[in-house]
Amino acid sequence: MIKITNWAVIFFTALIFLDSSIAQTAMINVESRNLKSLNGNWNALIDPTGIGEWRQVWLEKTPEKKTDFFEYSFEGASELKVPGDFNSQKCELTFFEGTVWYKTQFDHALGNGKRLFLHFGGVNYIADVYLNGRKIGTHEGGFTPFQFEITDKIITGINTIVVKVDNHRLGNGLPGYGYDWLNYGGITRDVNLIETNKTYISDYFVQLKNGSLETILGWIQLDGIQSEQNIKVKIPELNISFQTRSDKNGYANIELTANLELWSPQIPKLYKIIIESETDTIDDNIGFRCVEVDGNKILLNKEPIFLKGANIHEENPYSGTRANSLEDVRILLNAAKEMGCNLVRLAHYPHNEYMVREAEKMGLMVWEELPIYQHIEFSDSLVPKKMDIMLKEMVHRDKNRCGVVIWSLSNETYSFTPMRDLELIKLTNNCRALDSTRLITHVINNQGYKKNTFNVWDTLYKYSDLIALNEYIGWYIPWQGNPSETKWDIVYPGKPVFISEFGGEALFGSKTGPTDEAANWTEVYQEDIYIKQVEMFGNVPNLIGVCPWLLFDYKSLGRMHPTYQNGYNRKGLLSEKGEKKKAWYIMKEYYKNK
Ligand code: GCB
Repeated sequence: MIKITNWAVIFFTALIFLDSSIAQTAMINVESRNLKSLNGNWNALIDPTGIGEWRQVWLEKTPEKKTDFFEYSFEGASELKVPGDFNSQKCELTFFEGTVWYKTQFDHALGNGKRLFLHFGGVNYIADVYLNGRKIGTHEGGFTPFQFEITDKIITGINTIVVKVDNHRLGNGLPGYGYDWLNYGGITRDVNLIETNKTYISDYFVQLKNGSLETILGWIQLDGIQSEQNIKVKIPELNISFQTRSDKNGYANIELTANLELWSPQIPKLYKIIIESETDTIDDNIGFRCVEVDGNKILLNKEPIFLKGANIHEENPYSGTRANSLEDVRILLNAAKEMGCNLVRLAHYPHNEYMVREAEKMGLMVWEELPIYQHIEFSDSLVPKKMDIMLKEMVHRDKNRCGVVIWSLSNETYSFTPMRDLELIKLTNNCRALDSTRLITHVINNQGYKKNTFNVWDTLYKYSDLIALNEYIGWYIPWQGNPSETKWDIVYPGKPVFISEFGGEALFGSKTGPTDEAANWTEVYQEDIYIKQVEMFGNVPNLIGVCPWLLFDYKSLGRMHPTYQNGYNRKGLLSEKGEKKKAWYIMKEYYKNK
């Protein structure tokens, strides 16, 4: 009897993990595919209590008898813009964390022998997707793309897509319950139909071999393979046409040498790369650079580099919305450039592809991060699985972006959380196995500052290529002595050190007041923190870069001081209107001289 029960448990558990309704890994480089955009106004039903689920709104039932009626119906429903967060589009959704049902329709005449995919750039947080009344799958995670093949599921004429979007927080979610940014929900990134041939180029990796300045090493993967194919990788500007052949699994290796102009912040050179198989062609703009750690230094193309960073959230400060367009990301990236940055830390989750591609074009190195933030339930058996999926989805999407130089796998997790070290070390190893061409780190918060000595010791640093440290001396913890005499007790003394966050809050316009009273939120208090931080930087051993928290004031529900904050984290160097606070000039000057 016991045995049967055990088998039943194993069987049903297996069913859950073999659930075919989990979304597929999305194809990369969507821009260069045969697309039909589904962006636009979608009908929306707000569902704070979950009624839509048991009313089965995706079936869109209509009254059959005179006495029938349906309370939850898209008929006459208002609209939400896609892509876009729902919180900023309707007053009643401002602080909403829950379910909104979306609906749109399309008509698509699928060519003979073609395949069709429904691709989502990002939906926060869980998306249940229905096509023509049937569930086609689910995706969890607010910041990475996913897709479904719908070749055999579409009908001639009008097709209906319904998406249940749920952004309520989960204890075993990534992030978990608590975080210091607005939980923008909705279909926040582009939605596309992508038509391909039966066999198409689903994936490729084209980057410099780890440590090399001229060997391009990579691979191509075909999907829908029926036979081996001849494949060419062309770089027209260099007159290169490299021939390779896929095996019966659709996999082909690339290895070629080229005399390349390397990508750098000064010259962000990208080459047009064309990949041609017998059944598909795709092109991309790819740059080549080499990033490595040499002792206590970080080298870019074999030269030491100082990382002049700015932390940014994926929020258009002017409109107070999730950033999800080229115009949005330019606001943020231009501001980083103006301050003299050569790196943006995309806090604390993978930002949209416009951000990553545009940063690369502008000569900004990118620090990309997973939303493994502060308190995470590492001992919940689902959490490591979710971490691993998110890691794969992030690396998968951006592995060809030379601008991305660092994978940051977590931020301020707590060393005392059960299973934390074990799971994050596993994740680090998995990341190294996926990609050997970038640096890997974990960001750790202050773990001790006594007698003007800063202690830096976390176990995760042992597995990181660089020490990434958040320290809020002057704001959350008062100065304990002369900043330039701060001492550093670092358990892994040979590693490069990056100050990934520092700063304090100030309301733009509050120019005067005592420089020693935090509670007035003055610009002078914030400026004073920056002056002292810069003094201290001169004395941090192996310092290879800094990154103020952060560029613009941004929305956060935990920041409700009615006079000074009003729902904004005020640590920006710029206000949400783009006004420069005094501390901005300190940073600008520091970067000018570095
Ligand atoms: C931190 C977090 C960041 C917060 C910031 C703050 O240490 O990493 O997400 O928003 O502090 O403003 O307190």
